[in-house]
Amino acid sequence: MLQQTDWDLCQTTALRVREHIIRLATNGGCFVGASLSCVDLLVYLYTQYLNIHQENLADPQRDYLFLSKGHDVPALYGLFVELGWLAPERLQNHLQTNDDIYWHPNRAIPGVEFHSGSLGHLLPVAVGVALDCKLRGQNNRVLVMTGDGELNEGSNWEALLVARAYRLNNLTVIVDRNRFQANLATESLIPLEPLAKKFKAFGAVPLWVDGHNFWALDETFEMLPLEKDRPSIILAQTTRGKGVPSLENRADRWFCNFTAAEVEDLLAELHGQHTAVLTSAPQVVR
Ligand SMILES: Cc1ncc(C[n+]2csc(CCOP(=O)(O)OP(=O)(O)O)c2C)c(N)n1
Repeated sequence: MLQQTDWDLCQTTALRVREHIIRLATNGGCFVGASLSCVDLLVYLYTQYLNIHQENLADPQRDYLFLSKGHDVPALYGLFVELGWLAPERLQNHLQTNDDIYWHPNRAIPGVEFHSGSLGHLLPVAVGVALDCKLRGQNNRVLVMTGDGELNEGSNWEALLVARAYRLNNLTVIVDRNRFQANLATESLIPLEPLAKKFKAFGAVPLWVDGHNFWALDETFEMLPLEKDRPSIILAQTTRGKGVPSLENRADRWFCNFTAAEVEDLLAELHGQHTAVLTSAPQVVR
């Protein structure tokens, strides 16, 4: 059960991860809006829930978390820095040719479970890993985080059919339901609702949670698996750009390449000092 000291740790870690994301969004930029939306989920999972530590990364019986929405890697690498898994100076190598720190996860970085970036691939991978764990009689947990727009990929739904057929109750899918995909509102492109019903129809057990509330996340994840013999789906209600009001719920601030002055301004806004004034043109990426 989450204690106040755990909540404090989550809160300070999340703030620092958000700082890393904003700092990475210059000199070529990164997927800022999307990364900010899943910070609290990742921080809670890695600091409070998952049995994944630097010391047990080679142990097949540890837990697994597959980041299928690979463009959120600034959040993952920022968190790895805070966990002490990645040297902070390596973030300065972002997009340089001398390192593997890049727009998408690379398994060369300890802690990254699998390469991602091409959407719709890591739920199928996670299903395979969860099946393998089950066949070996292991009790570890396999989690995968997808975007909501990413659910347009049919591979996710095929994988769910397999997960149900093999009764993979050790598998949990977390959907970062920030209601945007790239530079559009998700429901305006290919509507997903009623999303929970769709997951139910595929034999999985969905549950909605506030993806920014550590208390609610703890209550929810402690309930897993939600049902015997079925995969669990955590539908995390999140906010694109969370933590920086001038970036929140902005379709056009998904991928950002800020000037150095804007970065400083946004960091001040993150700390509640004022509202940043953004002069760089919004980036529209399809
Ligand atoms: C197979 C594939 N098709 C298209 C893309 C381009 N792409 C990258 S992210 C993205 C939108 C993803 O939306 P969502 O899953 O909702 O994530 P978020 O809005 O949080 O960024 C798209 C279309 C891709 N990376 N892979």
